Formats: sequence, structure tokens, C-alpha cells
Amino acid sequence: MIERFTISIDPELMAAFDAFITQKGYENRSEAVRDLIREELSAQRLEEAESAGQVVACLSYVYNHDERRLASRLVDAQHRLHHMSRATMHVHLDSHECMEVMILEGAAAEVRRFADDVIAERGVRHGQANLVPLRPVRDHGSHTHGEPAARP
Ligand code: NI
Repeated sequence: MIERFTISIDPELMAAFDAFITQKGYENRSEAVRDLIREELSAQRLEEAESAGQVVACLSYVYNHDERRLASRLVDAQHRLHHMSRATMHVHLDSHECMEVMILEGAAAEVRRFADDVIAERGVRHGQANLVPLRPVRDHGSHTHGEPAARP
């Protein structure tokens, strides 16, 4: 069941929003609005969870592996935080540049601190962390991963 609602908006803001939609490649306004609402609600849940809550996070960054001390500092940091690290992917972009993507899970504050530390490292560029709050009860039985749902 889909709910529909109408909103009032001034032409200038509408034009800016339409430009945003085009730039982001959304099919239509509804999809863009849904994503913005989800993002905002998720940010709010994240704030609520920030003190004690658990999150999963995707941390990505680019660095030059010729900076030996940086490369080993990053590896040291990853080993120190191994209890939060779910997966790390290292991609050699060219003969010098590397991109790493880390999936972290842990207390929101601790994950945030680690991500901020890595991003702030000198020589780390394009650092970004996307924290996703986990629901209080993690129920993996109620959704599928594309396979047909089991019949009752
Ligand atoms: Ni590399």
C-alpha cells in the first residue's frame, strides 16, 4: 500500500530540487524524496544511537602507498581495531595510489572515532564514512537477498 501526499513548494526551491534530481540520476521526484526522508530518518536514528548504539559503517579512502609510514600506520590502526573490522578491500588504482574500503561494526562512537582518525591522517584523501545504525534487534529471518521467499 503506497501513501500519497502533496506538498507546497516555491518555484525556486522546486527548480533547485529538480536540478538535484537530474544530477543524482533519480527517475522521478518521488524516488528522490523517499531517499531524502530515509537519509534524514537514518541520521536521526544514528544520533539517538550515537552514545550506546551499534552501527555498521563503510569507510573508504585513497592514499599513496609510497608513503611507507602512512601505509604501515594504516595497517597498525586496522590491526588495533580488528574487533570492529568486518572486511577490508584494497584496490591498487595505479602504480602508487591505493583505495581501501573497510566495513566496520561496533559502538557508534568508537567507529566514528576510528573513521575520523583515519580520514584525518596526513596523506589520506577522499576519506568518507557512512555509518548505518543497526536496529536494536537484528532479525535476519524476515528478509531475503533476492531469492524467492519461502512458501509457508
Ligand atoms: Ni595498493
